[in-house]
Amino acid sequence: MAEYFVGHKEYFPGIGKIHYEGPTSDNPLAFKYYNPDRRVGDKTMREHLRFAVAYWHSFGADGTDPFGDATHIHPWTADATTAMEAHEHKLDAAFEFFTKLGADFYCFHDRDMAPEGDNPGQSEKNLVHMVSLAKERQKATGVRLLWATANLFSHPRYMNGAATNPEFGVVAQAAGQVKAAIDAAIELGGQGYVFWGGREGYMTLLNTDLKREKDHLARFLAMARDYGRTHGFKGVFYIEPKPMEPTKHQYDFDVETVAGFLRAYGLEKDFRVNIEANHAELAGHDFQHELETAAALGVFGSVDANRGDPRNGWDTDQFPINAYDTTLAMLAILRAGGFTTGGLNFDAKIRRNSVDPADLFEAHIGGMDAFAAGLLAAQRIIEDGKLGAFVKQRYDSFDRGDGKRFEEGRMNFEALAALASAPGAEATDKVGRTSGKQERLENLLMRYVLGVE
Ligand code: XLS
Ligand code: CA
Ligand code: CA
Repeated sequence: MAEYFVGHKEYFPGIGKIHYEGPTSDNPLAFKYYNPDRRVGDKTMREHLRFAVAYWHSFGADGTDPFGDATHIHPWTADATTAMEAHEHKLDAAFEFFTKLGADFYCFHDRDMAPEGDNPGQSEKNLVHMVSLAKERQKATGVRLLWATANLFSHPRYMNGAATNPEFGVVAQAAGQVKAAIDAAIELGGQGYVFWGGREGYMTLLNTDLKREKDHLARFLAMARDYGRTHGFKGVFYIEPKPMEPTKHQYDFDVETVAGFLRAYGLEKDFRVNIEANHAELAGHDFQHELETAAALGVFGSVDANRGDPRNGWDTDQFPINAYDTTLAMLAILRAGGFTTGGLNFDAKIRRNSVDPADLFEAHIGGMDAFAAGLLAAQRIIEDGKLGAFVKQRYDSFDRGDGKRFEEGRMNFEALAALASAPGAEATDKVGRTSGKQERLENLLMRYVLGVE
């Protein structure tokens, strides 16, 4: 991967290419576990993990919170005289960062990449210009686009929703933006296109026709899909579940809800889910639960890698560092067959008071190491086979005899009920008293995570 800043202004001076130095390294600007070319099973780490940097958090967000002004003073904004120039410089800073970090992918919203113009035509022109520059930089560096999306939640026109807005005029505005963003994804060879329905939900049912809004959402998604397919988009469309925030209730609540919605409207062939760890937590689920549910329902696609804070229930988008979580996530991902078009996108932001340029690097290094360590532990679990064998054995009564006939649908309900009192049936106070062995399995997991196995 070529370093981009050569021949351009350097926005992260003093920080060079990040290398793997191993677990004993004291260098905060080195990988301890992520060793891109190391083979793990049948692929290298970089092929398994497919890390992406989120353009919005890393190069757009400025530390503003509801209580205070910006704390992150971005040099790429400070040295520009127009909004377009600021976005051009931001692109240079971003590609410098991607290549120094060694991230193979990035993700963006239309409005991260280019500023909104005075009218839809101008906005689209701005985006087309920036996309042509991004294309050159992708070619020069080998960095690829994991997915693009449209920001249908920041502008005041979307305060009542985008595709689910009660005013048709807003739905049309949203379509204009999505069309241009799909065009951008096609132009940049994007492997995916994400719909996150930030304001596709409601604040109160008193003013909402829920059925009509869901129908509109499905209609909008089907039309966007058809547009993409007929214009050469070969990637995967993703829906990103989130239960709430900014709406009180978001229609794409969690993976199970999205899978049901896709089936109800016949969209399951083209759409999969982009699962965010922090959103799983807001929905009251473990990250692992959402990943395994997606795999079970055949909609697993991509991941927004971050973490929340279990004590405050906000979308804090912190960088992932919990090796237990990353181990269980990578186990679910490996069992689902690994990523194809998807990857691990760091939808995460450094804290308001993390104001050193190196903080952005250290945050990503930590997240990449956490997932690399999780990958290694998950591979140990799979290779050792104990956990898999335990689960298989737990269902062993369905692998033979009547259990097998039941599973294969070769038994009616009367026959099933009759087995309860058939000669040789276990006494009712004995049947079902097999230990689930949770504590033993948790102890085993600890050994894998700590690397003893
Ligand atoms: C916000 C979402 C958003 C999507 C992309 O909570 O995570 O950033 O990932 O629009
Ligand atoms: Ca996200
Ligand atoms: Ca989030």
